[in-house]
Amino acid sequence: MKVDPSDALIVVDMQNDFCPGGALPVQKGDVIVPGINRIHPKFRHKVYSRDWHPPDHCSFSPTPRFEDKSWPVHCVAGTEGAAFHPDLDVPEDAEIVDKAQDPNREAYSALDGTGLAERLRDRGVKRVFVCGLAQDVCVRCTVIDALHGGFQAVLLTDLTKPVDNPPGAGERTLGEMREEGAVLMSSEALE
Ligand code: VGL
Ligand code: ZN
Repeated sequence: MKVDPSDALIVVDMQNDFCPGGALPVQKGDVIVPGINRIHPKFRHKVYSRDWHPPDHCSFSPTPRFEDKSWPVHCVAGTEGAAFHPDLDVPEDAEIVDKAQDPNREAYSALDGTGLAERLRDRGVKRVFVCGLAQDVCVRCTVIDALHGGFQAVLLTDLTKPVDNPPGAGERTLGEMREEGAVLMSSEALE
């Protein structure tokens, strides 16, 4: 598939806390970093989102259960855990989008409460290519939100990994995204 000037790349939450050793690690979450670095030069518009919580965010629990969307403390704004993975290239012309900053409200999608959809539309973006972490949480919501916002959405299946708690959640969300109208493809097929 050929990348067009009206396409945008959205790299979701490639942060230390979602990688092995972090507070809410995604298995092998870090292995997708080189692939993301390899493809971003193909895109004119690039967005890198960060989960960017206050210390008292409503999703934090001392006894997190994951499947009910309660989580360990993670991605507290300004901390090392919230920093991008050290090997991730963040190009100078990329837009960094911080999300889920309201202590009383969860926001998984990079388009939720950030104004990103409007800015992409203003820049003439028609289609978004989404990758990053986690496939079954913030990537899923970003893809579905983009579709509902009138964008075409492509999930780069080799450049995302699921939390997968409970097991099977990752696989299930692939089907959901496809049903919503997303195209699923490998970054290796990008021209
Ligand atoms: C995420 C769980 C909690 C994500 C964010 O980025 O996928 N997952 N907050
Ligand atoms: Zn979060």
